[in-house]
Amino acid sequence: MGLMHILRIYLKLVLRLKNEQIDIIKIGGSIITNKSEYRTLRKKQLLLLSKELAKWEKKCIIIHGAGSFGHTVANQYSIHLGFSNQNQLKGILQIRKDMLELTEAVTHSLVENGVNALSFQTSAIVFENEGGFSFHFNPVKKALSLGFCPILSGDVLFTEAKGFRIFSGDALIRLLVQHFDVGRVIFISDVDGLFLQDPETKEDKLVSSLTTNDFENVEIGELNQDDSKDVTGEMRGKIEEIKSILEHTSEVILVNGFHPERLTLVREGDKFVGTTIINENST
Ligand code: IP8
Repeated sequence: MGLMHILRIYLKLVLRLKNEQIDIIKIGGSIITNKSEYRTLRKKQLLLLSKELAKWEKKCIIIHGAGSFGHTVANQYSIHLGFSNQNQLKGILQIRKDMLELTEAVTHSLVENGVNALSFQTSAIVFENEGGFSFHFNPVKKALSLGFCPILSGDVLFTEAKGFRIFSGDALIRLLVQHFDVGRVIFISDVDGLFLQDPETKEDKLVSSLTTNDFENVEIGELNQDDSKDVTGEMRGKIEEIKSILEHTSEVILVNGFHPERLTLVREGDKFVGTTIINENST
């Protein structure tokens, strides 16, 4: 067998493996909910996104943010600080009820538009031990292989040390990329992408593409105007999460969900307004 032939077989194999990689799509809470009004769904935005996601050809897992269905009550009861009093249980019950409602709205909208969306409750399959996480992703993996599109979200997670904590959708993605073969992680939020300060003009500019190396070294100019209502610090926290996600994926994409047509361009592999961070070390 000639060298060229072996090379061709190898390339085919790599391509096949690449094709089997899944996408993880995070729909930010800022897109599908009005973050400043408790339990307010942005129905129209959810519908537009569902129509886009129905055309997604690659297998994917969709993670939705909590927005005003999770963060408002989490703040009120200081759920992110862990267990301190029995009254917090009321808060957790309320968050569960509200998040079930949001997950149902997301799943229903996707199903109505033709996605085989099937929801899983994060805190039922992930637990935080003293030394890390224990989890049971087999049901999600099986569902994915059968043709379902698993839907998960951030959640109130039970933990060994503090009783409970808020586990963001981004933290969940960080865990998922270590246990699924993920090609791209796409963050759909209410900002255009990553803004960096131009050293000359001192103005923040949208960066359309950068490598993980650039990403490690840049000074973050501006990502989001207001993340004060978000107990997981949606945008500020995201930078650290993205760095760690990129250790296991080839690309992270940031795109504004208020422009669903940009998502079409992402899906079709065309140039879009947004940011792509490429892992130059991935094959
Ligand atoms: O919106 C937070 O998830 P995120 C989850 O992805 C809760 O940060 C329940 C507040």
